[in-house]
Amino acid sequence: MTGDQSPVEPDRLDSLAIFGGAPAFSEPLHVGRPNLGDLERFRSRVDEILDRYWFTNNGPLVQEFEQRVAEIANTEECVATCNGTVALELVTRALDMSGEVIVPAFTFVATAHALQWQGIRPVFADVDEKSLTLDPKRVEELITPQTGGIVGVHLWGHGCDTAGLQDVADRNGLPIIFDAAHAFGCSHEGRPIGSFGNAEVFSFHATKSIHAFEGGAIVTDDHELAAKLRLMRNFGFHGSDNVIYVGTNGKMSEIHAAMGLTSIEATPDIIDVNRRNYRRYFEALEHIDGLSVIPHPEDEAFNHHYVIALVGNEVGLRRDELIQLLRSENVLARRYFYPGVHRMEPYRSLQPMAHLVLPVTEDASERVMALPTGQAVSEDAVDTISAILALVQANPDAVREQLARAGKDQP
Ligand code: T4K
Repeated sequence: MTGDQSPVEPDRLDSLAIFGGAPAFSEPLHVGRPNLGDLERFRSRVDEILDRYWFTNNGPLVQEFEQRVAEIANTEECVATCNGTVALELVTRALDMSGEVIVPAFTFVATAHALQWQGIRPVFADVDEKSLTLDPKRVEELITPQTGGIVGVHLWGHGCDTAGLQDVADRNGLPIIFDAAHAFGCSHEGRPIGSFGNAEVFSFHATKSIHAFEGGAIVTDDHELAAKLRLMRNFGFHGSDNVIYVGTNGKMSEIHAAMGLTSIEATPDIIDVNRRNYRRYFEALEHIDGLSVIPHPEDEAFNHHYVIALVGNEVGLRRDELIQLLRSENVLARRYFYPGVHRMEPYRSLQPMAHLVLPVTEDASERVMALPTGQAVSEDAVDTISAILALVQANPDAVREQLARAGKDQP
């Protein structure tokens, strides 16, 4: 495990890599190193798949995976897919979203791409200053006769204002879904994430706490919608030789479901480690000027998947300087999410003025930093990263000068 790579505890500036010291970690420490469950169990599932000669097309492990996900999300239905992006494409299409759909720009680019890919124009609404999730007031201001739906995002697993957004959707007769890519195993207002809106979408990408190498799922209580989604993910086939919708190949394969089930079984261990790392970072960074960790809810189920540090504007190093410095120590912190999606193509060219209504997104995307966590990150590793951050925040001018001198690549 990466955290066992005997991290070097920096105690003086000259022990930092940019001043000529050895990097704190001998190997890169990633934000999203995949968690492994019980590998013996995984291998026995793979043997079962091979023995059965049934590799994909709604196999038994996919069906079992769907059942487990629906139980955890407390929904009537789960439709597993090959990834979260295709799940978003399928559900927005199945709900007949068209024209313009309102989304946050402070998200991973897939939220908007899933719409644009289908010729739907994502319209970017700003996020709430405190939660950094879609602000219902800003959404309402952007509704026009062209609006065809709303997509909220449970950023880093934090439930967005589902009640406020549902109210806006209801009053305007709009379908609403939630991109819950980060939120599998989380609850919101005491209710498992999964049954809000018309449907919700999970990602089971390798970097997620619970993963299926690649994978996604749409959960809903709407049986008719689920039936349509099942057809659409399989080319629109209704029985053999009978196609009744335009469809795609959005299926999950058996080997992916095998990892998904194994990963779900490991949930308690994974969450324990994530929670431990989060608390350790939280307590350490609390005492460092210009840094804080976004608090995780104590009264909700939570996967503690992302540890997000917020970098202040007034004291210490700026976010990008910290990332550059951490990289020199082999700590590959990430800017989740930067830039806002409105500043990525094709949106930057298609909607060059979008930033004018996105002040909170603009500010947040300059200040967030995801720190390494997960089973590959030990307590010692968290302590070392925290010690580096404390040291450099106490000496920002000297570090800034040295960073400039080192002429390291910008992140
Ligand atoms: N909606 C939202 C809000 C999302 O965040 C996402 C995906 C989606 C929708 C779409 O779901 P999917 O279609 O992906 O199921 C990563 C993931 O690829 C992506 O799934 C995720 N969100 C996004 C937040 O992060 P990158 O480009 O940052 O990933 P990458 O490859 O740089 O990996 C992150 C870190 O993990 C690196 O430090 C390397 C490490 N890593 C990665 C992989 C794949 C490993 O150690 N092993 C690995 O196998 O997008």
